[in-house]
Amino acid sequence: MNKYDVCVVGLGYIGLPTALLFARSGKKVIGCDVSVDVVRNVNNCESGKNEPNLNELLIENIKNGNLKADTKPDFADIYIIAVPTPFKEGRQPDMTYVQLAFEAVLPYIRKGSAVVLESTSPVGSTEKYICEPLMEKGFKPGEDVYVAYSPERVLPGNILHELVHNNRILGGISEQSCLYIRDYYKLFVEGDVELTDARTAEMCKLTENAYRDVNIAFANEMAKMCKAAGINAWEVQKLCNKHPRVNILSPGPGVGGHCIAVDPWFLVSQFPDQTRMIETGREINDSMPSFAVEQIKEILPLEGNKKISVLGITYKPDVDDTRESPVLKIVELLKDQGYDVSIHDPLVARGKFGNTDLKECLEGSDMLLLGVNHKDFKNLDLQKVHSILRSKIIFDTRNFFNRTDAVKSGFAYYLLGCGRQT
Ligand code: SAJ
Repeated sequence: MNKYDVCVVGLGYIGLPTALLFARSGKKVIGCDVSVDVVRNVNNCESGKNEPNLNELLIENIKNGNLKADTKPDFADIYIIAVPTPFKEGRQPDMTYVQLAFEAVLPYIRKGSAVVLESTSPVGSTEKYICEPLMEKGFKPGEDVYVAYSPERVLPGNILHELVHNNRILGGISEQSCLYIRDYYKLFVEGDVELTDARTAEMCKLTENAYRDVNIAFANEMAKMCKAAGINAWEVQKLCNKHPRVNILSPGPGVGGHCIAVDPWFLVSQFPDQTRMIETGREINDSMPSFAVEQIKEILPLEGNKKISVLGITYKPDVDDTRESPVLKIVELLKDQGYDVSIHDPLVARGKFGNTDLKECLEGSDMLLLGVNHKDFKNLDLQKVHSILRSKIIFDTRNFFNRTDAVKSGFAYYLLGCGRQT
């Protein structure tokens, strides 16, 4: 009998919640991470993440001994690999973490072990990075070691709930692999576990995120057209979506995060001749920060010293994650142009990126730029904001404020993707 039931390699955004859900189901789980700090924090019951219920679950499962963190794997029945797959130069996927993770696991693999790759990966990765090393050690993957690819599909900010309730794809490299590994996921997944092969599952994960990226790019392109036409993109979105078969997503300052801004490039690099639309979508979304800055320059030309107060710098609302945030890109571009820029984000640590409190951020400023529509900003007292700002201008990249309220409070109110003051 193995010392542990489950070994999760990588205790990040996905690995830690996954380890905790196995632990909650009563399994003995070891979670590994190369970072000594992460391991120490997890063992000290500190997740360092702002995810609903995560800390409570961590405390419970460290205290009852179902989860232990370490820098090295150990003998376990099943290994789950959930390490990052960023891209490297030339937007090529960087599979180094996956390779290193499986190298660390390989000495513990025995006949009857199971291995699941969860990291977003190019098509064929499970065969290349898991099956091939297993075969080199004399195993028969799919027969004496069960192997599968099973991507997470969870939304940051709601990770635990979605890990349990979303449907899950499980792509085995053999039918036995599918059936054996499904029983493990069924310990906590209440959605359907859809069985397929590993290559199909790999393609599904990349396609899902590319689909969303292209759809957001459509909304952003629409915003550019509306701006050029002198009309309001958000009104067009609202009215078009009254059609029973139209559902246009929201334009915005661009696409951030570690998934949608990255994963489509995996497809473009692997299938350069078949991904015209996906590549163009990526480029459109990447162009949105400069589109926003061009609009800002029209509204607030840089004559003399102009200060802009940016509210919200995370990659999307109600998360503390700033990775690939398009709002930070806007900040950078504005500073390059010569604007004085201040930042306030209640979800980001004070001081990080120059994050200040609200009053300091707004004082002496010529524009409130709403970068991210955090729920917290619903409580903003616009009249108070009005009394602090030097020039009474709002530029809203998310259609967050109520136009009537803003105008009533005395602001000139501008929306991204809107060719006039609304
Ligand atoms: N965004 C818009 N307009 C919209 C919707 C989103 O501009 O109408 C922007 C957001 O502000 C953000 C970015 O897109 O900057 C991405 O946000 P998101 O909420 O669409 O997605 P993520 O990156 O937080 O999570 C995605 C999800 N994938 C899909 O919805 C297909 C999630 O289910 C995946 O698990 C996750 O990527 C992942 O880990 O791959």
